[in-house]
Amino acid sequence: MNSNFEQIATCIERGKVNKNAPYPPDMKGQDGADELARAALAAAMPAAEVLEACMTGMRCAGLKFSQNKVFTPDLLMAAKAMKTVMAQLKPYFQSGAVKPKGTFVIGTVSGDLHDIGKNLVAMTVEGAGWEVVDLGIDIPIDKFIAAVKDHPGCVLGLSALLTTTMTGMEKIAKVIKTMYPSTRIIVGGAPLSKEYADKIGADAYSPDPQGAVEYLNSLKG
Ligand code: B1M
Repeated sequence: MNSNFEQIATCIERGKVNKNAPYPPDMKGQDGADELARAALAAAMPAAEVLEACMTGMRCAGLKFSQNKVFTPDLLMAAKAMKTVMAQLKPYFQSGAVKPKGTFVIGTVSGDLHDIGKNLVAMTVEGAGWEVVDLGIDIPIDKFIAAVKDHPGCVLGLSALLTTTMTGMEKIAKVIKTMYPSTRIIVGGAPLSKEYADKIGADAYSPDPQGAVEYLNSLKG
């Protein structure tokens, strides 16, 4: 691994967006993910390698988040740094030079307005090299069906934070599995559990973003 790679990975993991960013305090004044990725691409580092460096950083951040070594604001900053680099990599994705691992459609189910956790999952999965289609909050079943139809082969992610709205997942899982039987469904959110996921016919449950990434990547293996 070269030092460019490591520096980009470190900036993503620590949430160092750019040189002017005051966070994290111990990296104040240093180049951030933005400058380092720009310089790396200008020096002909392959876009796929820049992406790999970002994914390494996000993986470390996600892992530490699962282990309660870092917290929501840290993961949000890591995702922000990642987003800055993703904007630079977008032309390479569009040209086909970098291929996403697959498409992940995610939304918070109908009646539920909580999106902080769902956004963290979406950003971490994007950071792991997946194309993410974020439908947003309070998503009715028809929108989930339409999104699965529009993105053949996608994996569907459902988030809920209320005991009253999580029950809506059962119908979504049932309808999607009937209409598009090969679609994999992963569910998550504070009131969810593996037992509940099994009961409603979802393929997986994850308590955190990193678990969602691990499940998605396992499908590619
Ligand atoms: Co609400 N709320 N809220 N709320 N809220 C909870 C969830 C609650 C537990 C608070 C409480 O009473 N102690 C409670 C639910 C009780 C229950 O159902 N058992 C509750 C309630 C009752 C309500 C209202 C009904 C309150 C009211 O109006 N009377 C109302 C409902 C509105 C609605 O949705 N229709 C309401 C409203 C709100 C706000 C709008 C004010 C705000 C949401 C803002 C927003 O999201 N943009 C809010 C908030 C912030 C919370 C708490 C305080 C924090 C939720 C949060 O963001 N956590 C919450 C209490 C608490 O959790 N301490 C509470 C941080 C986030 C990082 O964690 O979302 O769990 P979380 O996501 C995690 C994992 O769950 C997982 O990964 C994330 C990162 O680790 N995960 C997935 C999530 N989705 C996943 C999907 C996956 C995999 C993993 O795969 C697809």
